[in-house]
Amino acid sequence: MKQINSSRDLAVNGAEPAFSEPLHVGRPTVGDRELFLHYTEEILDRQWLTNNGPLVQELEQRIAEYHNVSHCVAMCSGTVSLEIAIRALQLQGEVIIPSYTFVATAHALHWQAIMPVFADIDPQTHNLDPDAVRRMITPRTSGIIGVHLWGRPAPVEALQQIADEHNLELMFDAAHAFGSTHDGIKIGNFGRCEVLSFHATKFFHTLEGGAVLTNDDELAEAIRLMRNFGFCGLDNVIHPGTNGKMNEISAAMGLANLQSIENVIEHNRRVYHAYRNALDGVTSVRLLEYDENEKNNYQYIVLEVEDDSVVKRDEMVAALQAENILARRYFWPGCQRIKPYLDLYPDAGRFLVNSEKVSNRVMVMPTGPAMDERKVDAVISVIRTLTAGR
Ligand code: T4K
Repeated sequence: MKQINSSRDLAVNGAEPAFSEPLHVGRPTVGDRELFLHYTEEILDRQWLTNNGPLVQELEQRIAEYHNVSHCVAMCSGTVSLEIAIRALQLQGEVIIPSYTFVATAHALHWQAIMPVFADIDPQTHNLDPDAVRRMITPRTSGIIGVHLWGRPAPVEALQQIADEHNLELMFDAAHAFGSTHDGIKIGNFGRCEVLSFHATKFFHTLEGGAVLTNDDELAEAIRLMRNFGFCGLDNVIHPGTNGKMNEISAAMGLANLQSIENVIEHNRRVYHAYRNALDGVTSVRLLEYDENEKNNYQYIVLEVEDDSVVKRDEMVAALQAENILARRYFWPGCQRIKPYLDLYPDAGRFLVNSEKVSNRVMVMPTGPAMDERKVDAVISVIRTLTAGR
């Protein structure tokens, strides 16, 4: 780690980068490695590799307990979990979602010939703006998918009220929100169901994976059927379905990660506070804050580069990357500006003013096991130097 004192020390000017090894946004955490290897030996000895194996069942039970929810149905990815939940809720026609989200939220609908209709976000929270949702309702609307972006809950009560008034289904993409609470209630307990992602880049992961959480017994049953081709017993297919199953090695990784989850969250919290402290007095960027009265996983450190900053967002990301600080422009340019949605809604930007502004400002910073207070200070000193020298 190099001391950065002036802009002449920065790699953009031809010097050595500040960090010899890259700092990533999504560096995976491996919880209890011994436990993972132990489970792996067990799996190989048992010769039961997938199809609702014992470790998948144990993981489902433990994740359901962790979220105080009746059912957790584990799957092979968050995206497939979204697709199956959408199908189980019989969504059709149009479904309202934010455009400021990872593209999987939109694709899970489009893949099933349902039109994702984009509603604008609140620029402070980055979550759906309920008034904007109301404006996008048409006779073809069948549901709303709220996204708990960055793990911070969407306005669940306001969205539920809109859904009730218009007889719409409500579900949540909770890919970022493992373990988060709203008013002390764990994610998983809002809407008809909520979908988690356990991708390797998430602070809790199963290599690849995801799950649907719900308190609705019938819905859980339908989702379980659809996850396994609609099989009910050996030769009895009673429903159309797909292959959404989680395998045993993924479940082993999940169980090993659950073992140390509180330590991981505590580490993330320390890194978040280190960023917050280091940014004291820095006016060119704004840190998106977590509500400390709730449970958070602190997985994403989200900065917004202010419009009046002398160094603009893209320039700042490029300069940081040259220092081996691999900050990312999540979720740029927003779903409305990528195919196929760009062709479907060429004018969507006019209605998505806040989404466009936010996606042009956000820069997500490195977190995860490789980060510590010293590195955070060094990262922010690069931002200070960049902006002070201009
Ligand atoms: N809904 C939302 C709101 C989501 O954010 C996501 C997924 C989903 C739904 C769908 O869930 P899944 O079907 O994915 O379970 C990542 C992930 O692929 C994706 O899961 C995630 N959201 C999205 C926000 O981020 P990228 O494009 O950032 O991945 P990549 O390969 O650029 O990796 C990010 C950083 O992590 C890099 O600096 C490299 C590092 N990395 C990555 C991997 C995979 C490692 O160091 N080791 C690794 O094994 O998409």
